[in-house]
Amino acid sequence: MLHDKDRIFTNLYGYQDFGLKAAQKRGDWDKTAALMKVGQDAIIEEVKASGLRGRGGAGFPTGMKWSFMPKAPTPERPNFLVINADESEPGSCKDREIIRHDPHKLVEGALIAGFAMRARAAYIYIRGEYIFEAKVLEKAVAEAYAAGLLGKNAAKSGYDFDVFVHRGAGAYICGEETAMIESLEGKKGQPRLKPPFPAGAGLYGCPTTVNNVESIAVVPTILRRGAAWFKSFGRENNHGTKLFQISGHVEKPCVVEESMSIPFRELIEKHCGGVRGGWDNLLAVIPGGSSVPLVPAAMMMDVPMDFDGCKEVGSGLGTAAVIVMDKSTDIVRAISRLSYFYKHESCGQCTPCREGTGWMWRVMERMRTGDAAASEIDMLYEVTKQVEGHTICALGDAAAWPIQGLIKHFRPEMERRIAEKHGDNMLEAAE
Ligand code: L3W
Ligand code: SF4
Repeated sequence: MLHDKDRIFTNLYGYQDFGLKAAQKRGDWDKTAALMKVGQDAIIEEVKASGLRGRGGAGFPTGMKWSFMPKAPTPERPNFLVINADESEPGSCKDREIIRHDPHKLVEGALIAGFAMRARAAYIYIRGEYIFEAKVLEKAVAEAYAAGLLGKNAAKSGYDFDVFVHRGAGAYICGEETAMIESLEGKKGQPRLKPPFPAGAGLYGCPTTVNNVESIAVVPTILRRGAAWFKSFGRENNHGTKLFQISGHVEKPCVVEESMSIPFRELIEKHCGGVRGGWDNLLAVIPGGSSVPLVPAAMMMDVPMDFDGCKEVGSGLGTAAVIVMDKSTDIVRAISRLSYFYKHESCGQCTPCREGTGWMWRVMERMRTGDAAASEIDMLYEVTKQVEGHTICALGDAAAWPIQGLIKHFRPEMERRIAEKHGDNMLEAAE
């Protein structure tokens, strides 16, 4: 259980001012130069020791990612840090809370992380719809420059470092790290093939690390309180505190910082006042944002909310955007709506995704209305398997997984609709 004293984001709900003075009172920018004085490699080792894993969905070890960056960049080929604030995953809204209420955690984190990976500058790519948040962030960055915390000899550390805020234009795909880099370069936001990974060839062809907002914003506190403190939360391989975003059919939806690995039921009871209509009314949960498969209620109750716990029930922690659905949910319609989202957001670059997302959505719509043939359930599953793993970026997988989860756990509901519309003989014909 996480106590108030262990919360990193002490202004998550905006009870206090987001500005520099108030942030400094909360402990941000306190002796930043001293934190940096230990040296780049020591910072990377401390972040590795903390067990921090990327908070943007993939869970890649943050310190290890930083260690891929060249140790001797040149002026012709500098290192860059790109911070992914293109938060667009349906259900995800944690980075928004950090930026609008606690932006200096991110800006200070950018300096320290940028220094550790020997980056010349950080680009914070913020989603176009976050208009207010972009203004708050720009103000925080301007305040930091005015106070000498960024720019030449940033925070009196002897290190020169710039931070730029770049606004996106509303494309979900620009949250994919290489599409983000393309977009920053002024091109159409379309993912690149990996490898090369950004650490080898990223922004302007230079070594680049792309990190999520939360991953960077927790770094100053990890250094101040120590790796062991951060590691003491959660369990093996799943450490730290984490922002959970709980939406849907709970009494009180919220964004809350909790210990990694908190059991699902405890998370919902403690912070959301339980499921609407009681636990017996729970139908299913998407534990990590729309890109991961849903999990039926009975399997979800005791799941430790972490990378391994969600994986063990066939899903993923993703961004920890927990979408709770009670028995009033039309589950086929809900997944069909997500299919539409992926069809709409596909960049169209590779055939399985461009054609497959549209095909899957159209069939899902017929599943919703019961107009599909029963034999199409297996065909739909086969098509998801043709899309999964056969595309340039993870959007193809993300479009396939929710449908696979639906078929796996709610096939009888899909069959019921078809039988209702066509009569039972449709099902018999399929058998
Ligand atoms: C160097 C290697 N670097 C991996 C780096 C790589 C990247 C990170 C993770 O997708 C997921 C996606 C969404 N040498 C490396 C290496 N890296 N091997 O590590 O890479 P990867 O490919 O596992 O994931 P990704 O492409 O970053 C992220 C899922 O997250 N997601 C939601 C995303 C939405 C948001 C949002 O709205 N904010 O984050 C939810 O599940 O589907 O699977 O940096 O370069 N050998
Ligand atoms: Fe574009 Fe989809 Fe291919 Fe990703 S998988 S590159 S979004 S077409």
